[in-house]
Amino acid sequence: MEKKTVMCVLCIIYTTNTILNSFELRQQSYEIEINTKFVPLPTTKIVETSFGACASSCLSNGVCCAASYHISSKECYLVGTDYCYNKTEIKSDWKILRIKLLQKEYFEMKKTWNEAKEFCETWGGRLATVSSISENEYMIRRLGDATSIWLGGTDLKSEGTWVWNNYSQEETEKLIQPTFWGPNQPNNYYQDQHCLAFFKFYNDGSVWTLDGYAWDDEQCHLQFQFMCEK
Ligand SMILES: [Ca+2]
Repeated sequence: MEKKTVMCVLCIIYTTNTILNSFELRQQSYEIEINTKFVPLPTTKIVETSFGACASSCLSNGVCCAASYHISSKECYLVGTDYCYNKTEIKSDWKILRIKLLQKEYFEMKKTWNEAKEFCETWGGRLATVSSISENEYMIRRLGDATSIWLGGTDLKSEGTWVWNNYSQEETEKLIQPTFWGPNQPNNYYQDQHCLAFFKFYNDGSVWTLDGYAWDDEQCHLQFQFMCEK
């Protein structure tokens, strides 16, 4: 019995390490809290055998940002990206894995890429970055009817090498991966497109078009709306 308990502890440590590794690949951070539960709903309710299994379900789900697990009933609630900024409330017997996404803020005023970058820094953050398909889709859902919205990517230093600018204090530039370029982008039109934006493509019926937002390289001096994060 004692041995079984030790094995179980090792199992939890192993599971937690696996979660940590998965999470680092997504370039975000996470934390585990006891006795808290995400509100409000909606969430997806499933039954899992352990907190580790519940957390893994969240990490393998493209739009999950938090997993709440009730220790005695084994209920596992997966919270979608649209609700990940909501506050938690104290409840007993709950354990939560919270994936900490950066707060994104969409600004409707128009600025050049450099002006937008400076504005975001004054605001206490930086021009927004994207690290996953679910994050890309989450950001697109928050855009209005703007045609173009600046993001924090640029290839100003080396043509064709796209990096997130001012990524962090430890790493000022970070190679952009994955990418979500629109049709025929980046095309470096006029050999003068070195700043990254969401662009609202429209479907004109040709093969290489899509209907909706995707990434585009644009001329940095143009004035667009923009998105910051912190
Ligand atoms: Ca372009």
